[in-house]
Amino acid sequence: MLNFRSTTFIKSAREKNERPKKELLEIVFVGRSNVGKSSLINALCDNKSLCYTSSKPGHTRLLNYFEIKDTIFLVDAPGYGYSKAGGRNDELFAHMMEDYFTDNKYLTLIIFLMDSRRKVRDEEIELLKLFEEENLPCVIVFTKADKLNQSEKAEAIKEVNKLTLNRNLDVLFASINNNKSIEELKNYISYHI
Ligand SMILES: Nc1nc2c(ncn2[C@@H]2O[C@H](COP(=O)(O)OP(=O)(O)OP(=O)(O)O)[C@@H](O)[C@H]2O)c(=O)[nH]1
Ligand SMILES: [Mg+2]
Repeated sequence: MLNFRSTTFIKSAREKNERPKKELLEIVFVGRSNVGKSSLINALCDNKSLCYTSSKPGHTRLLNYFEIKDTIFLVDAPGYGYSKAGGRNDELFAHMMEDYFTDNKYLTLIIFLMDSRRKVRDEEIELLKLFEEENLPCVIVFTKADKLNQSEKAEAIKEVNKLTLNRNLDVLFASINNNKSIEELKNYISYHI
């Protein structure tokens, strides 16, 4: 199992060329703004002050690199879709992510976070398509699972299967308020890198 507790913040970057110099592979956490990327990293690392979280969307604006000591980088990506009208921030995000996912030789696993209580957005469909085209390893994690009942979970899986017809992606549920789900995700990540 990866030693998530040894994680420290290394740096923020606007593009992957500004990544830390150390030759470690990386796992990225992607998803719409407010889906819970930063909170999930904190939960995995058992450190509430590692990533800044906020109930206001749009908090994370850069690629933030965290290092599991001498093992791998965890990358907290900015979320998309927080400016209601789309606009400049979404363009910036699209540009940043396109650069990030293109020819990234360090990228070993994408943790794609979705909030199943929200309608699937075009950006999410686009990203899943891109991952498929580029054959990038990806797992879907539904966040805030504490807010879902069993039938809502089943519905979420059905929806996501529609989106990923050509590719069977693994699907997990996680809640920062449920230790078991956090342990499961830690195990999953440890065995899939
Ligand atoms: N109930 C519940 N709330 C959660 C969970 N995870 C995150 N949240 C809440 O969701 C809000 C957004 O969390 P963040 O982790 O800041 O979201 P983010 O995806 O990093 O957002 P951006 O940085 O804006 O892209 C916060 O108010 C969190 O407390 C969860 O598992 N359950
Ligand atoms: Mg964030």
